[in-house]
Amino acid sequence: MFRKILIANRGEIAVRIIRACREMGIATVAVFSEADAPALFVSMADESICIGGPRAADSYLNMEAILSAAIATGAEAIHPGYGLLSENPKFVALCEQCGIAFIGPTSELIAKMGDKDEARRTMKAAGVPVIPGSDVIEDVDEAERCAEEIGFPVIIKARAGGGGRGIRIVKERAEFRGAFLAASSEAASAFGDGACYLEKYLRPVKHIEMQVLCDNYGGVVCLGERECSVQRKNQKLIEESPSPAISAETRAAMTLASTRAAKATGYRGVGTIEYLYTGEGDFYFMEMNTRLQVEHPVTEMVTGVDLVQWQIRVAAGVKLPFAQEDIRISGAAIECRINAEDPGRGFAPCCGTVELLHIPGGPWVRFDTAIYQDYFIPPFYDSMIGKLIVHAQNREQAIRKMKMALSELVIEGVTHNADFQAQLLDNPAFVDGSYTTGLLDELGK
Ligand code: MV4
Repeated sequence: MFRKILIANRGEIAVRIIRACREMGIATVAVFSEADAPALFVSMADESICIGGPRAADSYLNMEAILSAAIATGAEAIHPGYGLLSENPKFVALCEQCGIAFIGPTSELIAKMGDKDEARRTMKAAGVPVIPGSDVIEDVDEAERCAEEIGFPVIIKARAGGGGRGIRIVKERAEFRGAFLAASSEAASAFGDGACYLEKYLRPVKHIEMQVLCDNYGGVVCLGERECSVQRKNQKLIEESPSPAISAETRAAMTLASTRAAKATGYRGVGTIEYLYTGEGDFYFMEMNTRLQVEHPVTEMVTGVDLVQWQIRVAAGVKLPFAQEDIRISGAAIECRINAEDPGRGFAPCCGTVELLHIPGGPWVRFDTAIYQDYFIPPFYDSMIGKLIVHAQNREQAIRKMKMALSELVIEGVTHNADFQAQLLDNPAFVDGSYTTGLLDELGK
């Protein structure tokens, strides 16, 4: 087992990883930017090294500085958290070259799933349902013919895109050529790769993702699904497990498909397979995320599995001591992301000082955060300041518990979205589980 791990991230996920390491008796190294000197994760780590200026590009994305810190402190492994370098194959390769374990999949796997066209083809070969569409098409005339065959509306996706970047929806043929050429050139400038493919545009859809955990010996377990359809501009707001919309049969089919996907890719570590769900048991592969997700606590609450600790154990070569038949999804969990933003001003990000903080508690109420009383929330990073997660026997009680916890949360001095979240929980489409990814659009938010 590793003796010392460097956390190449910041904020709440750095705190989360440090806690997991502490429980395992593993020493921790935090790397931080000048703006994060006062941050909680810096004081919680056993050692900490300032690696650069406030901008992520000068610090948290500075691969050489991070690896130098790992070498200088004798860290045997690096945990990337999510975002930042967590799905950067070059960084993983650099770790491997320096003899430092990367807590995650291999650089080949990350690259393979990062190529959305190759990911689609891999899943199709593994028998996972994929959205009707095409492989990469370079020629606009051929693309137009293919779009006709698929049938409008179609969606154009960049091979190197993902998470909402590099996509264009085309409702009718007249718009297609311009949209295809624009999508290709945008992808070329944004990702250095202009290759695009087409899919039938499915609507309305739910975003349902399956959590998998795999060891180095072929062990694969699926830890259930998370419904993440409440999103604003491709940023998730509320996540829950189990999904209120799928039957036990559909859950079994998605579990089988996800297990097949993990085995077909030779996956290692934690991974999330994202699906679009169109109802009546129909689900289609969308993307595979090769990192720990922001919303992982939802799965931890319904399965009792500590995903961060198992990431570390698997990276250290431990064999999973449990199999699929040992996994039980019990009760219901909901996560509300708490963002320093103003719903009354177009969700504009707000920084500021936490003048008064009261964190809700009680049975099965969890608040993953890195803020503390008198902390100044810097303007340089993501606006998420915490995740409120609850667990209860069933969904109705989980909704009630979440509303109680949201009303108990106090963060004075910083404008945040807790009240907006409580309103969403009261929305009839959320309450009856019929909500889709269009919910916020329908609310004009
Ligand atoms: C789609 C789709 C409908 N049909 N693909 C958005 C981000 C990226 N993950 C892909 N996305 C979508 N792809 C087809 N063929 C609808 C979306 C989509 C979406 C998907 C999941 C969660 C939120 C979303 C918000 C808008 C669009």
